[in-house]
Amino acid sequence: MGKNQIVRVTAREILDSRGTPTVEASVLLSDGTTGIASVPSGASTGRYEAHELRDSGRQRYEGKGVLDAVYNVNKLISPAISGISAYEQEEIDHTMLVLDGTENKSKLGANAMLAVSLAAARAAALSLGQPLYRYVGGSMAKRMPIPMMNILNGGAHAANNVDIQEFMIMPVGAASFAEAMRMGSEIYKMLGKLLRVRGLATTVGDEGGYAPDLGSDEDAIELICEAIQKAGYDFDTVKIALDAAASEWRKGEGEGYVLPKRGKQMAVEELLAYWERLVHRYPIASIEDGFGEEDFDAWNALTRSLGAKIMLVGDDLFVTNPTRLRMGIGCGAANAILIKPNQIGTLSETMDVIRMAQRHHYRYILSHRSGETEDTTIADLALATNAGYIKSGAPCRSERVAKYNRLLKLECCLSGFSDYGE
Ligand code: 2PG
Ligand code: MG
Repeated sequence: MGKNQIVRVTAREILDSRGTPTVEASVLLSDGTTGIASVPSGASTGRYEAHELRDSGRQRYEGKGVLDAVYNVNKLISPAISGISAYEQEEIDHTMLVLDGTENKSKLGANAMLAVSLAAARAAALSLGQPLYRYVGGSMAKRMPIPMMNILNGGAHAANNVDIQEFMIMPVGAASFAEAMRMGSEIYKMLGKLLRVRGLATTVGDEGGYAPDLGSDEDAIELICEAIQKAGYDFDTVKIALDAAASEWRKGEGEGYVLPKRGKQMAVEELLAYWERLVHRYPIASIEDGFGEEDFDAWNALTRSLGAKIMLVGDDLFVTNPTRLRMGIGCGAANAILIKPNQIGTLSETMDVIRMAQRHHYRYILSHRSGETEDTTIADLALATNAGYIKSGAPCRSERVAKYNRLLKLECCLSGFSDYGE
């Protein structure tokens, strides 16, 4: 047996940041190296995401256990990929795809497949003594991403009255990733002070951002603008990004949108005018999922109106899926794509969709999920693909900060100020 062949794969059930089970896998190679990876889980999931396998028939964990997925790794995937070289990522992923044989990975589970796919890449990198970003991206991987930090949470990620899911800050004018993180942390803390002074809640939502009840969603933007300025920054240096997650708002074909928390109805034209007004009034540089995953016409109108000015990011719209991205490219929907490896289920397919985005001049953002683990793979992938952007929640809560801390370390390594440690 060659040095780099897969000997076996094992998986186990662990907990994510919401206390919900998820899958962790270990890939053992013939040289004794073990690569380990775990997968995240969304709350506002897109309809076209690959299937996350859960033990719905069982009582434990309210039917959210992942013992079936773990079984699939140990009993089905492990024998199928044993003997393949860990350096043959496409062969590993392709073998799992064939073994699964379904359109949306519902037999093995995308959670089972992604844990193995990423653990195999980690094992390969480790056995070569390379950091993961270098193994995936080669020597041209060197662009530090701009962090998109979600400092105020709403929608499905918080029990407050705010309908927009995420209010992020982007320190676009920072001279380095470390400076961007410092700005983000200072602004986050200033926002906390402003909320306290007003007697508003400073408890946090699923992604570490504050989650107060507010008079309106626009109040959240006003507060963040104030926090940016009071922290000593201007709007050329720090921009705002929103994730509406509007697929959660859509009522049905042709019926427009209903904002679930405030119960407000909005026709497509009204919602378009709302986004235009916000972009006109505030330093907004990016809007994600401003319309729902089925609404390609509305997306096209939004892109024609604002696409030259800001990023319009498809998350539920594209679900990291080349077929969905192709549809968007074909009809002029959005100009950027959110990249979440667990929406598609293998590393190879994730890289395919990134290459498609590059070819068509769509920007791409590596992203966490609202249910996370301490796994930092997306940080390495952001650097590996020179993505330019990463979204990993607030500069608060370890499962969020783990990705940012990984990039802080990689920035030091890239600039020669520290040695690579793992
Ligand atoms: C999103 C994500 C991550 P979730 O909508 O972009 O912020 O949320 O993981 O709940 O889909
Ligand atoms: Mg989103």
